[in-house]
Amino acid sequence: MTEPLIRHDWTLEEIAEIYHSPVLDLVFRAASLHRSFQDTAEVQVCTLLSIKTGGCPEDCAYCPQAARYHTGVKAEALLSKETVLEHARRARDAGSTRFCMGAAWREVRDNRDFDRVLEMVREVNGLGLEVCCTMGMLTEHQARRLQEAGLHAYNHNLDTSDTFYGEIIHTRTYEDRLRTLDHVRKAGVTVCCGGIIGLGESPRDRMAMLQTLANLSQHPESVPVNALVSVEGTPLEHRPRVDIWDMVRMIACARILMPRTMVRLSAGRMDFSIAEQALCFLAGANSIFTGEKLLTTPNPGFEEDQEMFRILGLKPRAAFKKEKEETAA
Ligand code: SAM
Ligand code: DTB
Ligand code: SF4
Repeated sequence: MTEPLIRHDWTLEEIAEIYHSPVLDLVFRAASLHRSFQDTAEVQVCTLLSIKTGGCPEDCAYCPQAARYHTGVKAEALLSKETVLEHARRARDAGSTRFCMGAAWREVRDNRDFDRVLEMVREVNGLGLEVCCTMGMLTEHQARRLQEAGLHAYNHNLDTSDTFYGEIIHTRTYEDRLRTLDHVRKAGVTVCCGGIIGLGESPRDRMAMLQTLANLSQHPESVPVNALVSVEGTPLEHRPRVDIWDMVRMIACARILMPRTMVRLSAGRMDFSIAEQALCFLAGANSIFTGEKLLTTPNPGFEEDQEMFRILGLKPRAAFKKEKEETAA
């Protein structure tokens, strides 16, 4: 009997065998699966907007928005609905099909700010964009309210393995993270969950994170793979730049373990050339964030990315597109 391609019972040993295989074999395997399940000519273009910047009470060691580090990011109040809509329209007109709003909160609270976010979600959804939010922990009730307002996805990253997590974040637990993901899933909102490489974790930690994601009862619809953007003033300011081959291995592994998922080449693109990014697309990445800023750090702008798409012959992917049923590679 042939092995099913969509599995939820990956062992760490199986993942290690994939992760450590010769890189060209690894990329070939990932690219073949990518071709079976996805349209490889297409890459989804997404835009991020920080709707509530800085002043966060959490202590995530990588994050420029944690109030306790001196990073030069100023704490700001929640943006107005009009400002957010203006950004969303601009993103849509520049070819983005997904709009992700980030808030530097530990958790969502049932207050007027949340009511305003619900209105933003309703209106951005009305523009025909896939709306995503990333605002920290959520209750199931809050996830339902977001779903009713038209939220398509909620981003909540595991960031790293459960064992390494405690080295990076002390103000909440891995279980807290998993609980929020469960609330999102139960409310019928799609799950966007991934991690960061370059925090000082071992390859084993990377594999363990992918194992946790792939062995969830349903694979996340979206898995962002971020390369650490080391920001001055954070405890990780001196971490060395992420090696492209680590990024390629991580993306290829994610693609092999979760063939139907959108794998997003997320933070860190400023350090990767077009040729390096092309390797990531070949390894199975099929989405990027575009626009001059991610949330608070620099990112290639629309025009630069348009030029990359022209050079590589890529097309932007439409909103709400379903993945292909598996076809012969
Ligand atoms: N506060 C919310 C939370 O933590 O879930 C939402 C915003 S938070 C900035 C979203 C994600 O951005 C984090 O989980 C982390 O994976 C990523 N991130 C934050 N700072 C980063 C950095 N310097 N480099 C790479 N990724 C980063
Ligand atoms: C994700 O995994 N990466 C994006 C999005 N989800 C919210 C955020 C990256 C943030 C990078 C640091 C910054 O710009 O503040
Ligand atoms: Fe706060 Fe999110 Fe940054 Fe952690 S990653 S400090 S929770 S904004």
